[in-house]
Amino acid sequence: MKFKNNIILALDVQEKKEAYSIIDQIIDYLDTIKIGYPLTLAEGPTIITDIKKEYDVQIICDFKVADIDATNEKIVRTTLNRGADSIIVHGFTGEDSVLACKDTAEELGKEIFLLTEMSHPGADRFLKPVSLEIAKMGVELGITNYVAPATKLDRLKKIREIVGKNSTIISPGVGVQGGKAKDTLQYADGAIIGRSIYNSKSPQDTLESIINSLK
Ligand code: NUP
Repeated sequence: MKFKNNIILALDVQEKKEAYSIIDQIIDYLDTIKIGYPLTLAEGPTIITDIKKEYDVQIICDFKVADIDATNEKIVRTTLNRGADSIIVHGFTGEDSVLACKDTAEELGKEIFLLTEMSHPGADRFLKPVSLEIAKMGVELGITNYVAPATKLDRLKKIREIVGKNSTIISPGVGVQGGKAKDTLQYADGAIIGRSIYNSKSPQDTLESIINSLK
C-alpha cells in the first residue's frame, strides 16, 4: 500500500456528516483514511462501506484486533468484507492470534498492519519492553506492514531496522501528540494525522501546510 503525499488521515470524528465534510476538504491531497472505533461505533459499521462507495480512498480500519485466533478471524473477515482495505492488529497477543488475521486478510486479497510500539507515554511501561520482539515476530511471520510511533523516533528507527526497507511502516503521533511529519517520514512511509487536521479551522489549509513542510 502506498499513500498519496505520504499522509494518512485519522478520521476520529463521530458524525457521518462531519466525516464527509472533512473528506471533501482533503480528498484532492490524500487517498488513505484510517477509521477507528470513534466513528464506527457512533455511526455503525456501514460507515466503512458508505465511505468506500462514496470516495475513491483506501480505508485502514484501526480496530487494534487483540483476541484469540478464532475471534480475530471473525473480526478481520467482517471488517474487510465491509469494505476496508486493511486492518490494524495488535502483536502482543502472539503468533497464533496474528497469523489468524494475516491468513484471513490474504484469503480476501487484503492486508493487515501489525502494531508494534504505541505513541502515547503509557506505552513505555508494558509495550516498550516487548515491541521490538513484536516486530521480529512480524518479520518471522512474513508480515510486511507495520505501525510504529512518530513520537519516539529512536524506536521508530529501530523498528525500521528490524522490518527492513521493503516493509511499509505507518506512523501515528504527528501533530497533537508532538511528532513532526518530516522527521517521521525519514523512517516511515506514511504519517497518520488526526486531530491537527480534523479539528483545524481549515483542514485543507492545515494539510497543505503539512505537505509543504515535507519539501
Ligand atoms: O500507537 C498508536 N498511537 C495512535 O495515536 C496507535 C494508533 N493507532 N494511534 C491512532 O492514531 C489513534 O487512535 C488516532 O486514531 C491516531 C492519532 O490521532 P491524532 O493524535 O493525530 O489525533
